[in-house]
Amino acid sequence: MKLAGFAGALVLLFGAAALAGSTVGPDRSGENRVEPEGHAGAAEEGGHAGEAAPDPVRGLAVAGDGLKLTLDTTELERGRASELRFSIRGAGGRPVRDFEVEHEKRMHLIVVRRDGSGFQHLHPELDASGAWSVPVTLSEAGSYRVFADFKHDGEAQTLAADLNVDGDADYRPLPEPTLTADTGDGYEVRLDAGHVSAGREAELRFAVTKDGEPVETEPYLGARGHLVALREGDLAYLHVHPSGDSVEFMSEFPSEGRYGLYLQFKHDGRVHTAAFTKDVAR
Ligand SMILES: [Cu+2]
Repeated sequence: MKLAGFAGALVLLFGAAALAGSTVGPDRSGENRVEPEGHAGAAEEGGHAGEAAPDPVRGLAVAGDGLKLTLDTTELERGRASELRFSIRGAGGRPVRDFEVEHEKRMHLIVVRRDGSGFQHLHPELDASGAWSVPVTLSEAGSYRVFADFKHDGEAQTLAADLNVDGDADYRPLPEPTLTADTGDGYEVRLDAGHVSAGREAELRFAVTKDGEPVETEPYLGARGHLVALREGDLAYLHVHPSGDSVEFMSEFPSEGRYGLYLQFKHDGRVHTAAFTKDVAR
């Protein structure tokens, strides 16, 4: 049987992706990487030593290419089950309604606190007026980033906005890199990536086990696994998908630095999330 390892190549789509809603605490680490694909609005900085121009970094801007992410409210109450509502507005401020399906969904919403904790991947519903909504509960105070990952007019985009939860925030640095991470619900995931350099394609392979036995992940949103990478410092967003029918990803990190990696896979009908920390060299 195959491990759920994803080896491979992640293509980062900064915006496309698909994980589905699980929440990860700040307690995992691992290492690995992802690569961005997508475009987004902000330039990356930092040097990457690659030869070819790296894919643009996504998720740093609230607007781009004539579209803007508008949150109905920029503050939620800590620990309270809430409805997060937002829209993607285009010309004249009109809500966009024609989104294309990517990884089985028209909208992938990633919510994560600024320190990389509390990762959630949600799939909002679109109403006739062009308003998206999804239930969400944020258990910790602090500043969160909300990434709307979608495809419109044939172009994948990731727009992001800030969302605040009032209260004393206990921000923590990303955990030190480790090779294995726990999903918190019985699975252990091992990351095999080796040395990863900025601007160069890297192969990230994940192997999932449960009680010491290899687990073959199930198709989830059209793939064996989904990976989101967020750069420490600015949460530049990379969404990566496996190459083929595996849990291997090819990805290219835009710059040196530390990244939080969030791997999501499906097994026994449920979605599980493992978080890693990966250092990318110059
Ligand atoms: Cu999704």
